[in-house]
Amino acid sequence: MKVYNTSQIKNIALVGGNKSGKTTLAESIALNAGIINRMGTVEAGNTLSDYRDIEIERKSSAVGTVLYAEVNDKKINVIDVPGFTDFQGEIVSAYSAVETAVVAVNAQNGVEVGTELAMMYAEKMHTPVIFAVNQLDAEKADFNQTIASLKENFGEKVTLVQYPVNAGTGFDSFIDLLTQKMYTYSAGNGKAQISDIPEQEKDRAEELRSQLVENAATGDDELMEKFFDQGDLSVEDMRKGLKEGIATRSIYPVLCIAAKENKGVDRMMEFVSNNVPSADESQSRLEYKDGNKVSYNNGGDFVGYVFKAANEQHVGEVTYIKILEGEIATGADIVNSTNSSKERISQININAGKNRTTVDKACAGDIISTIKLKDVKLGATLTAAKNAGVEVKPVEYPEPIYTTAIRAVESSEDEKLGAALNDYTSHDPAMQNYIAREAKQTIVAAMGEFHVNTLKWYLDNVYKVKAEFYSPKIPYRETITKEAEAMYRHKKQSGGAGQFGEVHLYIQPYYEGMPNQTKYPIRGTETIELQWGGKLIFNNCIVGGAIDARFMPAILKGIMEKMEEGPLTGSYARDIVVNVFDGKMHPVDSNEMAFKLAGRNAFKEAFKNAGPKILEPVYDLEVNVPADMMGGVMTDLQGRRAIVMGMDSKGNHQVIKAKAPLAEMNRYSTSLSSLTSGRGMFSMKYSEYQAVPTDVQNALLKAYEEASKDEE
Ligand SMILES: Nc1nc2c(ncn2[C@@H]2O[C@H](COP(=O)(O)OP(=O)(O)OP(=O)(O)O)[C@@H](O)[C@H]2O)c(=O)[nH]1
Ligand SMILES: [Mg+2]
Repeated sequence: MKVYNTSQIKNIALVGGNKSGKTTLAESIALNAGIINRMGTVEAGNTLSDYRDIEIERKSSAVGTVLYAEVNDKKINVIDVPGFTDFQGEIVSAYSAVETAVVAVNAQNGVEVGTELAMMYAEKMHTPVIFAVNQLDAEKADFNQTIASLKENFGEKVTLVQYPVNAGTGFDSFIDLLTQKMYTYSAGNGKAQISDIPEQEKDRAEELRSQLVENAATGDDELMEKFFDQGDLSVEDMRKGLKEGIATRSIYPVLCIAAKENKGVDRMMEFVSNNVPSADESQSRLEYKDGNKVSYNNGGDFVGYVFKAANEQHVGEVTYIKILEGEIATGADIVNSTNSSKERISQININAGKNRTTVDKACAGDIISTIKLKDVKLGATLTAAKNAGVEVKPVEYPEPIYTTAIRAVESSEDEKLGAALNDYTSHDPAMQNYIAREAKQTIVAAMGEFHVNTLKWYLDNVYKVKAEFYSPKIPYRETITKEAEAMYRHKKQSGGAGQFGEVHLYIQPYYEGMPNQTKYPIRGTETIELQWGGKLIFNNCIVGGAIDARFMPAILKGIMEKMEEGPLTGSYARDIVVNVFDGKMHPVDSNEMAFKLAGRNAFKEAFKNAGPKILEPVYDLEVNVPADMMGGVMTDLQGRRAIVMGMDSKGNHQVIKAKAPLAEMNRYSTSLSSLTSGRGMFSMKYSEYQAVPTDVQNALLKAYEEASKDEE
């Protein structure tokens, strides 16, 4: 393959609703570009992108796949992204490597959850958008309805560049408003017959063309002036405005395709090659940590960003790189700026799904892959020695919304499972695994049940380790709501040396900025930032030597033991001020052990009288549902003790903002999906700890009592 320079390289991601036809579209792109000579199908499991066993088994994409096509002397890199919402991390990964999103929309369904997700991330990551309305050949295809739903959701930026003449069974033609021609496809060969717009379409074409002209003019003051002057734009100006409008996200052009029948795809790729920005023409989505912009300048020293890493069957670790600066040539010695290790590029590959071709050199803006790097992870920045230390700012991946605990079925395989989880999650930026210290559980945090099932499939089939999933423990906390005093005398006189220690203390609920108590004079303060969140303030208020200063650390130690295993349910306690104001010593029998026990028990006693409360983690929730499905979703949220904070309408969807306790959110993604037939989506983020309601507290106390009994 020839070496393409930066301005000849365009990068697109195929995104959009689940099963809208992205993989099929990638297949027809590859066919038209001569990369394959027969189109595979998702059903037969022989497509270029869905080549992994799990994708063949499920007939659906699970991982982003990189392909390319050479069109009009340009190289167009394509990433086929899975549409299922659980894989939304793949959208982010793809958008960090491409300049344009081609959002496939199923003409039978209009806007779907996957369409919205693709658009949401496009907005977040400033990614230009082209809509490809697909499946126009399907019996139930409804182009007008689809455009109406696109406009309702994404506004007047939605701009027709084409419209079908005969959508539905038998679809073969559309009018292109830019070229002012009709494109007609005969079955199979993917090539259009181009003819003049027929008489009966002229009025509609003219009306839609003037909308296109107007939208093309809006992004550019000079064009706008011309448009006001003349009421029209030349074809050249229109192209210029359109190109600018795409790059600045002020126009979302709509194209027409039937990917499965390879209709419209050649024209779509021609449109892409002419009108989407190359990396150096685009507002960069990536930034360096030092605030410098990525230049995509081919002249400088090499910098590359690892947007994807995969462990491929029969190949091993494959590293996918977007070139940000300079060129890279085979044999280059480079530095992994993220961990300072040295690496060598032994091979530069261009991917067409699992098929690879090697090239000697690649330029800024291009997407390549390589193998056999020693220690390079997803998100790493690779550089020429001169640029060592330059690092790309981390890309923000979605917060996991589904957690589960996991363990090996055979405990002898614990270590193997740990290694498998570390390896798997290092390739999947939207999945994390960690050990929840207090619950002593290994936790997998992911985007949903399907996502976790994918992990399970890999554990069974690739890593060959049997694992089971179970409920994660909720990290409750304990605190107090009012002040209380208590004393405890620890006295023991059995046999030899006795033990004696007496502690009086006064405890208060702690809050940020609270004034010191004035009941007892404070002679010393220790502020402890608790590892599990919150604070313990320990005040020494002893006067007249009632307790020797040397016993104070032992008293604190005793209190900390109870802070670590709260008096109510054994959960961590937080946000308490303890004032030790009196006590007694014995000239012979007092020692540290005695004061530790006295401190601990006095604290426990005071805690029980201080209006103790169990706290639970509460999350900020954002649920996005079709307006007509609000009722069921709201009822369900109420059942989960959620408090609705606000509602917004967005197109024909409603966005509910709420606060909900984590304890009630187990498997929420699954419920929401069934309540909305897969059309709802949500995100959640830790917000704060809040006291549980009385009935929940009572149930937790009872459960703890029973569990403790079992242990006795
Ligand atoms: N009638 C018709 N069916 C299509 C067209 N494109 C795709 N399909 C069918 O739609 C189904 C889904 O196609 P895929 O290409 O797997 O869709 P996808 O968007 O990649 O799906 P995910 O990766 O699971 O999100 C398959 O059964 C395809 O045969 C089309 O243009 N017309
Ligand atoms: Mg797919």
